[in-house]
Amino acid sequence: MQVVCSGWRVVKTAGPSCESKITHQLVAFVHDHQGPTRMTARLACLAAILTLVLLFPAGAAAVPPNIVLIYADDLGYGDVGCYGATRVRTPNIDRLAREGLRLTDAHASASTCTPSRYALLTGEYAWRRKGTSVLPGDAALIIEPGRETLPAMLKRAGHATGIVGKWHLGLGAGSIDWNGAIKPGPLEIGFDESFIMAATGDRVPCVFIQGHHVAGLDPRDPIRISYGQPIGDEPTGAANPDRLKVKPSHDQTIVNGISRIGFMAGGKAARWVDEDMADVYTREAVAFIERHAAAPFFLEFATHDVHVPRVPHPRFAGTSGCGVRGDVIQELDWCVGQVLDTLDRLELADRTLVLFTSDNGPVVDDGYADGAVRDLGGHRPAGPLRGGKYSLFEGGTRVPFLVRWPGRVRPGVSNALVNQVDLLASLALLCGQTLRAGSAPDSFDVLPALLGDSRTGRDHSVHHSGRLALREGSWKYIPAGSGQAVLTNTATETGEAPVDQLYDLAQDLGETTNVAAQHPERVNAMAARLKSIRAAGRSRP
Ligand SMILES: [Ca+2]
Repeated sequence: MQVVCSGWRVVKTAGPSCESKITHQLVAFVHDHQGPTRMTARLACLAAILTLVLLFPAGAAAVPPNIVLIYADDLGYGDVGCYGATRVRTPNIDRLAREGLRLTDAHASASTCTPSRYALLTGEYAWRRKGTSVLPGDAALIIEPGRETLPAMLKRAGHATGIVGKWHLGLGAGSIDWNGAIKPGPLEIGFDESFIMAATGDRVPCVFIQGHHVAGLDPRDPIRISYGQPIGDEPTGAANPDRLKVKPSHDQTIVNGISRIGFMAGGKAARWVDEDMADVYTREAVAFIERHAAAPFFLEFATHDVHVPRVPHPRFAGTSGCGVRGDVIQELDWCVGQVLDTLDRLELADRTLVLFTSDNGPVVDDGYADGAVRDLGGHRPAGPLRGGKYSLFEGGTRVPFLVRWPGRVRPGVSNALVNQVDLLASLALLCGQTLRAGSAPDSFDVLPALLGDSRTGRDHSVHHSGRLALREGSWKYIPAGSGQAVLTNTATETGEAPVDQLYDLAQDLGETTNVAAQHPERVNAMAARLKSIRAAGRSRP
């Protein structure tokens, strides 16, 4: 919003100091401009401006910025330079940290893809809803059309909304005809435009979906998908290991030399080429920004990197010196750089809030024998944290989280506790929107923490990795359970133990010393609070 009066212009900027800044400017103006007639006009102008100031919600930006959310996949706390990585080079992600705010205690809402993405878009912890764990590629949409979502809210705020990349929240209402209109999907829950993969790179169908249709599909070669019985006559990894460029444990239909989870037949012209995926998504993300450069926009750029299968473009293969996982981190960094370069080229950087984070912690061996474990070479994907993807330990959900908005977000480092489930309420406040009644039950307003105005975020946060754990201040409580302590396939420490666990992360970030026995009252209080958060059906104040 720009307020223009008699050749004098106030640009109302975001932030708590906005009102005082405008008042200061007005007082200075009145001092500088004498004369009764002009003064009358100026005072009328001043009254109008103050009315606008009072009408606009506290914390809201007068001109809501463009928002670009870069949502990496399986990127760990220690995977990028600005969080301590030394072997992998991430100059573009590090640039975001240098020019913006680096959060050190920010969390994905779960330790796996689907529940994190569900919470991000709905403002509701996924564990409150059945059917929100990791989905097969032919699952139905798990976010009901019509409910409040991050893109629906931003659309009301006037943003053009788009998603490029990984979806993994289901599509359709039951059985999907991949050869017809595939809906409901992103377009029915608030996005104006979408260019997605249905689930993950390791799951069928191995095609891109643009809007409601598979991109590049030849109708004479229809797609069929099965997560049960084999279909079609194409080779599988199980029967044809000699035909694979990456050796499997996921061993069903082979697409582009890589065997997948699930069976796929047809759609050959539409199938993706894994080596080109980062380029394709980045091209689509850049094109979305270019199309909407003149108006506010929201882009969720949900990268495939660094999920498996890790098949970088040849220009990144072998560049990191620490294996294919390092190579795809550097490919991810290139994608980020392309987005930042586009914002610079279109002179949008100062009007764009860039958020960079990951949907869960890291995993090294996740279903393909791609040499990632062998080649790590001292790189620590979770940095100082214990556990990773699939874990209740901090490595499961504590992820890189960077916020850049030049001139508005104060650069620095913050240990404020925030959860990705908070983006809906926080960005609603930023954009002057009211959430629909009863919606976003777990989304807190942490906008001051995201903008760098405050070092205080949430007072507590629920961790989700199948079971739940609770953060309260620096304390971490993991209830006793009977699950596996270590997942044999991925070598992940899950955080499961037959006894209650309590850690003081201020003293013991790596969760090495269980102090539950020394603090029985705290354990009981946190157990009761976790129970009550679960029972209440909501946690937002
Ligand atoms: Ca993930």
